[in-house]
Amino acid sequence: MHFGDTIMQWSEQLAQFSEPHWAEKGQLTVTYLTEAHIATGRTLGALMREAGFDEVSTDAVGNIVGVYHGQSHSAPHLLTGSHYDTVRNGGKYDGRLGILVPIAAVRDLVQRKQRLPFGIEVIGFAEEEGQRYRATFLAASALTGAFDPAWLAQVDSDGVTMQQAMQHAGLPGTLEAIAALKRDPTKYLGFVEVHIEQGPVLCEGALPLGVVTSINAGIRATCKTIGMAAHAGTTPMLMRQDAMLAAAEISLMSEQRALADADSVATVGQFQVPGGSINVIPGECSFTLDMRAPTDQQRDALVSDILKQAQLIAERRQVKFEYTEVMRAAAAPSDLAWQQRWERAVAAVGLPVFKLNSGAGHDAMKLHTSMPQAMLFVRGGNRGISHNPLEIITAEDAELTVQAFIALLDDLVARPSEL
Ligand code: HGY
Ligand code: MN
Ligand code: MN
Repeated sequence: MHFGDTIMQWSEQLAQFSEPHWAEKGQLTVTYLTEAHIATGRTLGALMREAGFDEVSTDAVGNIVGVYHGQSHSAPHLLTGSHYDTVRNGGKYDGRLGILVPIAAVRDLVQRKQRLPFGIEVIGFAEEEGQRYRATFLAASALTGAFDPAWLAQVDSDGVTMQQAMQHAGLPGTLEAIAALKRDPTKYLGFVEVHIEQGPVLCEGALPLGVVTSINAGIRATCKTIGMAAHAGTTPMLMRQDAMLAAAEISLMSEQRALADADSVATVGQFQVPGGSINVIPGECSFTLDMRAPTDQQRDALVSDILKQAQLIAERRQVKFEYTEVMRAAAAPSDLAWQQRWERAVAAVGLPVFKLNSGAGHDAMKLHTSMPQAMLFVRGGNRGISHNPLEIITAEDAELTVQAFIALLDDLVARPSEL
């Protein structure tokens, strides 16, 4: 089980880097272009070099790019990879597993001195979680030509712009350099991504692997309610414009609205009363909304209903409600041919073929806009919990995952007419 142990050991190696405030609590937080992020990227590059990639580089947005050429340098590439940034106090496998698995597969090809009729291009995407900046999927967006120029001017909680963060990390930080990262889809067979499921389905089904049929659509927004700060002791309950209670009612309403659909979700992940005091009625409250559904239509109906209800709540409470959309991702159905390649690969390693959709967003939904894509999910332990330090996989499942990735490569080689 040398692949599995290697993946677990490499995961630990990457997890040694965390931002100081979190590291001192034994927690893993690696957000875009912090020192811990830069160290993680460097380590990924070193793993690629040690594995025997022909070319390893860091691109203009901080992606770590490894290329293992095919029998001819002009052969098309199979693009694969995932992200190496994390959420705050996140898990060790979200994203990273999808970079390490193809690295292990390429190392196996190198050791067997095997060249394929196509190249393998592995990307460690530098930013997918949208933590330090609101520019979610910025790294994959650079590859599809969807990098928003306005993102460079975004500031983090310390007032550092993304461009300053890029230049501090030794990146050019220019739109020209970023625009040059756009991939020509005609030079690629497609994009495949391996990722932990981040949910309970495979764990409860006692299934090590699952083939993704579609990635759910999502919209994220930052919200603010603006009422009137006032004295907590002298202001009668019926004369208040309490921004926090309005935000709380909107939050609970969004939960109820999502529950009305069997498979929609709505989450308030951040909620704060800036400059609040124990004896002051909150004059302002800022919070976030993350709303998702299996189709764009269902997502849009969810968002539209929540916004309508939020306005009514705000009016009744004589509070202003502000809403700024910060991320919109369309549902990304898997390309059938690539989905079937994953199905054959899972069967080739002797496992039942199980298909499921992805409630989580992934880099693949960005690459979806420029080339065919499909994903393979890996079972998570602890009922698949993720975005939580309890996120866990087993070496046995990691072994099966690398074997399935290699089986996918073999499947491609066995069907030259499809290349
Ligand atoms: O939020 C997500 O779906 C992903 O983990 N970034
Ligand atoms: Mn994540
Ligand atoms: Mn992820």
